[in-house]
Amino acid sequence: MVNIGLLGDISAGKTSILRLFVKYLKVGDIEKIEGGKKCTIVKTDFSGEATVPRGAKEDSLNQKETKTIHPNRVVFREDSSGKAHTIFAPGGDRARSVIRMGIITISRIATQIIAVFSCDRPLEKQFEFFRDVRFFPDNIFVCINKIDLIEKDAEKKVEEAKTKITDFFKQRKITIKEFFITCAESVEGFEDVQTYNDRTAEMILNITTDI
Ligand SMILES: Nc1nc2c(ncn2[C@@H]2O[C@H](COP(=O)(O)OP(=O)(O)OP(=O)(O)O)[C@@H](O)[C@H]2O)c(=O)[nH]1
Ligand SMILES: [Mg+2]
Repeated sequence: MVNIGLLGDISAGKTSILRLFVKYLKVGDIEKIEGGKKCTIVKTDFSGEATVPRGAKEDSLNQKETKTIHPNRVVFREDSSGKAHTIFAPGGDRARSVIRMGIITISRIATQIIAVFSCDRPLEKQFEFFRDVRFFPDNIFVCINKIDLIEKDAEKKVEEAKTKITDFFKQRKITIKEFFITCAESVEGFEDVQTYNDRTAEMILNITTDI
């Protein structure tokens, strides 16, 4: 049994990653990806998602429609072994105490952490989120999400981001086990959408089932 915690600054895409994973399990795409195997959803809980009023200032950056107040949760089972795993995705708006409580709880109970970063915002601001999380394992996974939003020199920019993220966690004596580059949305007009959607599902499956 693995408890995965998806942690990251507001709007990095934690809930979208979880929803995409659920979709892959529901339609059976999970068997087709690399390392894929048949899995079944046991339970999903997205009831902690709240609607953001249109034009609300805090989310004017991407006009998103919902934000996570209470952690999202998905429990699934590997059909072959019968093992069940849980993935938690608390909200990223740590200025709100109820959301902050979710972050603290999940950072304590998760056996594996995925630190989620978004390509469409400066990393420095996103590091602030992690500076605030006190309980962290020595080894974590890192997800660089929204790869579709890098307009040019994607490879170079991803490498730069990896270096900065590695340095940041190194200062905190945390090592990165693996980087995953993902796109968690079905973005129209993004040529490699299938590949990077698959990567998102592969990331979760690898982490839960390889251990
Ligand atoms: N273009 C693009 N948009 C994405 C991607 N992943 C998520 N989004 C969008 O980013 C916004 C925020 O996504 P969420 O999944 O709600 O982010 P979150 O990290 O759960 O946000 P909080 O829980 O409020 O901290 C939404 O509008 C998503 O549609 C991606 O890979 N590419
Ligand atoms: Mg969320």
